[in-house]
Amino acid sequence: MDTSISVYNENDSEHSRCIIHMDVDCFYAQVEMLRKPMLRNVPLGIQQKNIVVTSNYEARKYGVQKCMLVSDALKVCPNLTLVNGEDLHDYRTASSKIFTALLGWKCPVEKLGMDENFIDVTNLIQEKLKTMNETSVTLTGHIYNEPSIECPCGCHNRLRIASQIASEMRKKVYDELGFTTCTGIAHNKLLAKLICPLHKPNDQTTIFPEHATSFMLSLTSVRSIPSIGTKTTEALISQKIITVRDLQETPLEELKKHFSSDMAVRLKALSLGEDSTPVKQSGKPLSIGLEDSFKTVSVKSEVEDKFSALLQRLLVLVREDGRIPVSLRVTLRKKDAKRLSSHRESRQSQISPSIFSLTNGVLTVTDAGQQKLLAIAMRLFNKLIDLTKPFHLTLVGLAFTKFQERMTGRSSIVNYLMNDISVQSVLNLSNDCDTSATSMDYSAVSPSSSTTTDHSDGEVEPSPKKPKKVNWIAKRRCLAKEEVASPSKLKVGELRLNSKELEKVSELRLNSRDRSLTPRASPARENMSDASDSMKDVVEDGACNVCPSYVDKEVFSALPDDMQQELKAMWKNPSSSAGVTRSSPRNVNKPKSNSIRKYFVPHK
Ligand code: DGT
Ligand code: MG
Repeated sequence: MDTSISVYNENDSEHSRCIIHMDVDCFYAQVEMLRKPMLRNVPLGIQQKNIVVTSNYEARKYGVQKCMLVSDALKVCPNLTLVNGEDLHDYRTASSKIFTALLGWKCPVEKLGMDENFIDVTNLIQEKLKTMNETSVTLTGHIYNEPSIECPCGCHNRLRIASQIASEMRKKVYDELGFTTCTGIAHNKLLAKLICPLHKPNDQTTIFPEHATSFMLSLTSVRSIPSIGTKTTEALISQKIITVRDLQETPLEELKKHFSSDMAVRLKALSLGEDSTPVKQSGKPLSIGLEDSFKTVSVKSEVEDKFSALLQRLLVLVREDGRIPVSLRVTLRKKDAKRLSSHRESRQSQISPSIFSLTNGVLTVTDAGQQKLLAIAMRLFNKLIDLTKPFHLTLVGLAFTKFQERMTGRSSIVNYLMNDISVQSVLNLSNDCDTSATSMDYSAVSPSSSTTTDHSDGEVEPSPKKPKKVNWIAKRRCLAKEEVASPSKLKVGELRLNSKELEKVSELRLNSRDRSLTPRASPARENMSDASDSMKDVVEDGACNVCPSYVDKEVFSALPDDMQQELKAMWKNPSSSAGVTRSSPRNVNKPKSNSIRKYFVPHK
C-alpha cells in the first residue's frame, strides 16, 4: 500500500475536484429484464449477429462473457436465453432517461457511450460544506485502501461527501428507472472510471488521491488505461513498455524520443493516475447515424435496399432528436481484394430542410421526402463507387451530420412576431462535445474516415422560400457601448438569442401554442430586409396600434402585458428608455427580469 506522504506536498488544486463515474450494470440485459421480468432469474445473453454483446449477472456465473461468440456462450451455458439486441431504440431511450435523471443534481454531466456518465460534483460539495458542521464525514460504499492520515487539503472529506451523493444518484436511477449501477468516486475522471467496476454489480468504490499510483500498478497492461488505444499500445510495446509499471518507470525524456512532447507528458501522467481533463457537459450529438455491416455486397440494388432500411430507422432517431437535419453523409467500407484489406470512405451533401416538416411539434417526412433522401444517398454512393468496375462493400452507413435547430425555425420568437418568414440559417446550438459513440450508437465524427462535403450539385433542392439573412448566435455576447444599435436599427430579423434564453422563449411558445396554430395569413416575405423595412411601416390596429405590419397581432396579444407594453413603447418611440438607447447602456446589460428585450440583442 502506497501511503507516501509526498502527494500531500502537491498543489492543493490537484485534489480539488470530485468526480463520479456511473456505469449501468449489464445495460442491454437490464433493459430487456425490465421489459420482461421473467428474464430476471434466468441466464440471459443479448445477441447481435453471432455475438453475445452482454449478459446478465446470472449468465456471467456460468462464464458467459461480453462479446463472446454465441456458439461459445451456449457451450458454457446451454440454457442461456438469447434476446436479439440489434434494435438499439430502447437502449437509447433508457440511456437518455438515465442521463436526464443525473442532470437533476445541476452538475456537469458528460455522457460516455450509452451507459456511462461522468458527473463533476465539485461545486455541489463546496456548497454543502458551507452549511456542514461536522469535521468528519462518513463514506458510503467501499474504499480502495483506507488512508493512514487525512490529506490536509480536505479532499478526503470532499470525496466522502461525493460518495454519499453517488449513493443518492444510484438510488434515484434505481427507484425511478429500475437500473442498478456502479459508481467510482475520485478526484479525476481517469481514477473514477477505473475504480468504478471494482465492486460490481450494484455497488460503489471511492479512491483517495494518495493511492492513485499504487492503484494504477494493479492494472498491469498499459492497454487497460482508457485513453490508451491500440496504436499507442503497439507503439509502447515496441519500446518494451508493456505494463503500467514499465510506463511509470520510463523517464519522461525517454518517452519524448518516441512520442510528441504533449503525448509523452500525458502518457506519463496517466500511468500515475493523473488526469486533469474536465467533465464536459454533454449535449445533443453532432451527428446521428446508423451503420450496417455484412460479409459483402456487390450489387447496386442491394446497396439501395440497405440504405432504404437504414433510412427508415434513422428517421425514427431524428424524429426523437427533434432537430431538422441539413446534411446527409454516406459511409462505405470497401473491401480491397488485392490488398486483402478494407477502408472507409464517406461523402456528404447538404439536404434541404424543407424535406422535413414540423406537424404539431413532431418532425415528419413524407414518402416523397424519403425518396429524395434515398436518391441523395444513392447519388453520393455513385460518387464513391466507380460502377464501371466491380465493387465489394462490407459496410454501409447513413448519418445526418448537421442540423437546423428547431428554435431557429418555426418555433423561434421571430416567428411569433412575424406573419410568415422562413428562417433558413443553419446553426448548431448543441453543446460542442460529441457523445463518445459506441459501435452501433450515434456515429461519431470519425477522423479516420475520409469525409468530403458535397455542396456542389443539385442535391440541395431549391427552397420554396428564399433564404433569409438571419444569424442566430447561441452564445450571449456582452455588448460594447458602440454595439448598442439605435432602436431604428433593431431589426427583428437580426436578433440574437443565447441558449438559456432560447429555453425561456420555448416556454413562451408553449404558453401561446394555441395561438401559434392560427393560420398565418400573409404571404411569405422575400427576405429580411423586407422585414426590417417594414419596421417603419407602422399600422393602426385595435390591439396594437403601433405594431409593424409584419407582426402577427394574435401572437403579440398573447405576450404578457409588460412585454407588450415594452415592445409598443419601443416601436412607438424608438429613442425612449423602453427601447435600446445609447444613453442608458445599463438598461441593456441589466434588462428587467421579465423584459422581452433580454431576448433581443441588436445585431452588430
Ligand atoms: P457491465 O457494465 O460490465 O455490468 O456490463 P454492460 O453490459 O453494461 O457492459 P458495458 O458497460 O461495457 O457496455 C454497455 C452496453 O454496451 C452493453 O450492455 C452492451 C453494449 N456493448 C458493450 N460492448 C459492446 C461491443 O463490443 N459491441 C457492441 N455492439 N455492443 C457492446
Ligand atoms: Mg455497463
